[in-house]
Amino acid sequence: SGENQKKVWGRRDVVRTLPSRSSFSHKGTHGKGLVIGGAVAMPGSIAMTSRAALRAGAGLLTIATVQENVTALAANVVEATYHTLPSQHGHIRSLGELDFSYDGIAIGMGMGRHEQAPTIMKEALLQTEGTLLIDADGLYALKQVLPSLSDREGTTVLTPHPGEMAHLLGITVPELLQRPFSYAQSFATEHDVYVVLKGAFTLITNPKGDQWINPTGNAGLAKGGTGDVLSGILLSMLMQPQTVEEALCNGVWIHGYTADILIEQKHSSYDLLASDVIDGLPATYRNIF
Ligand code: B4P
Ligand code: MG
Repeated sequence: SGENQKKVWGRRDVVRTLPSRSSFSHKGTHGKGLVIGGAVAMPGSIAMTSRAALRAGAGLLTIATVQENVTALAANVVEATYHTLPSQHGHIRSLGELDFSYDGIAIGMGMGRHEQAPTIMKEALLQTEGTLLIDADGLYALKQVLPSLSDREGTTVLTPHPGEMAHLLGITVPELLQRPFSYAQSFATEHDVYVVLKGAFTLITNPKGDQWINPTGNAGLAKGGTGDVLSGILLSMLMQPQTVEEALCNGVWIHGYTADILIEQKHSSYDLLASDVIDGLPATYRNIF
């Protein structure tokens, strides 16, 4: 609707709103996060989400994934702690005895689109009270349990690319791309969620329907894994002292800006890898602060 604002989120907004770390902070101050996902064939996505979350500033991080992946992941994300989930045919069977007392939870990366996934998603929706970010295969599972969204108390953030957003809406990608603003807005307001619709100009929509456009990023990000890295950055941002809108806009901006700096100074849009974006975060933070 015409009353809702549409703004470009710029560097000045980031500098104005990104919280600096107090000299007296401790790891608890910066959020205790949980990443739920991964299947035997897809261990990389949660590794990237988790490394990105830690690099982006999360204080503590736990990874809940299938038992088969824990050893390999633990060697790659040494700063995290692990929770082993029961598995079946190489994917998560259930969330078992998982404790949900975290400041932020991200679910869905590399989880697979198997028949248990909607049950797992419903459990996550109903049993978690804090901030829940849903990405990737989690969005496919969500589509099958959408009514449960209205029973959530906490903040819910969805991070679809156009393929996932179109699936959630039951329309085609070309249809979505004809009216991305209004589709994202109607979904966010109807389901009371924040929607981060990814693309060359990522669009952030809050549950009231206000929208922000992100100007950073480049075609180097059009490569597998960059969405997983974004989820990690956003999980971290959501646990810092800023509004949800600021957390999402700042995280999306930082992800794209990091890729921009990398292809100017070190890489090209051909060779950039998702993990390079994680490794580029230090330079971004040094530039912003
Ligand atoms: P999946 O196979 O599900 O891809 P994924 O695992 O989710 O990849 P990843 O997590 O790394 O990337 P994501 O897109 O989440 O789906 C791929 C399929 O979805 C495609 O085959 C296509 O059908 C459809 N699809 C995806 N994107 C589409 C688009 N833009 N238009 C039409 N159909 C699309 O995250 C990628 C990240 O990189 C985001 O943060 C995004 O904003 C950023 N990014 C990508 N390209 C960019 C660009 N040119 N400029 C700036 N930022 C860009
Ligand atoms: Mg993705």
